[in-house]
Amino acid sequence: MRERELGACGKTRPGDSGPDRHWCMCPRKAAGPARTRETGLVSLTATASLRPSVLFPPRTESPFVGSFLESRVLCGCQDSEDLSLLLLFLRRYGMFFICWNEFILQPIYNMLTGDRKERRILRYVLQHAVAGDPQSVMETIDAYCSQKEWAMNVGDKKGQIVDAVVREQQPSVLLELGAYCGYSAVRMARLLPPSARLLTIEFNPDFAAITQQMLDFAGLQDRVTVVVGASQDVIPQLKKKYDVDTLDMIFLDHWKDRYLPDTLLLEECGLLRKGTVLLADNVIFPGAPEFLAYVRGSSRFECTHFSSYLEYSQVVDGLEKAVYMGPGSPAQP
Ligand code: 2F6
Repeated sequence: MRERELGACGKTRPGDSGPDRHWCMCPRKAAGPARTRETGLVSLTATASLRPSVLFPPRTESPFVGSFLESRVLCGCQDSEDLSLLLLFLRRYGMFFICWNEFILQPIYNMLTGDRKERRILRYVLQHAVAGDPQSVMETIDAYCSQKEWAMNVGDKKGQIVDAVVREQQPSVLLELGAYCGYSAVRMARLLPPSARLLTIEFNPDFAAITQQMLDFAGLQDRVTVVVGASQDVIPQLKKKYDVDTLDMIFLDHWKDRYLPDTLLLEECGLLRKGTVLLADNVIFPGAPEFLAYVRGSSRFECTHFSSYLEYSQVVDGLEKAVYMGPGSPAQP
């Protein structure tokens, strides 16, 4: 039997009429109000504390786009139409931008330094940031990743939106799915009171070790627990092994195709309460279409979209805030 039929926590969801419930439900309902939410930048329940500059980030040139264009100009390709086409290409085809960095630049750096990018980021922080100063750690990671090597940290533009949501919610128990190098863990943990807890789950043991060192360096180790493992294995253990009752906020930043199953798993395991805030990164790029359609189509969630740009780039991306309204409101058939 499939995991979702049984329920990993041994429970069934209210209003659940079968394992593929969300497949038949979402497209119809998502076609309604969800569209306006997606196009409108922050509609309905946008946080008052978010400044317009955060919501409408200025279109500054990324160094990567800049250097690409520069090389074209040096080649004698100065036609402005040509340049705007190139810019359009780089914005639209974000995958090209990522692939260029991941498959061309980074392997070259890896060979030259005998190390991986994530270790280079940590080393740069240890050498250039101020110990015990989370702001300095974040700025140093941002400087490295905007000037030297692109990396999938949430970045400063989307990071300011994350800050606003954390400040608004003031969570006592916060869960992060996908720590990577610890950038967002540092970012969120710095805003928590010492009594609050951040649990961050990272699949890759090397990245988990880097995250731990990043948190130690920032002086935030007492507020954060780094758990190595797969989300679907750790989530069912949160109550008993990690002494969690319910979660106040969840930051989803791991594998995009896990956003929806893990949201359902969190609900099954009784980890969501009325008002729990899910904040999902990268819902536009690389994109989490099934998750978006589901939460926007479900009356158990109240959604707000925050449009922004992919970290250190001009590629459009966004965060989705989905507030859990409780199990009393079953999704539309
Ligand atoms: N769980 C299944 C993947 C991850 C992940 C990036 C946590 C987690 N699964 C992806 N970091 N961690």
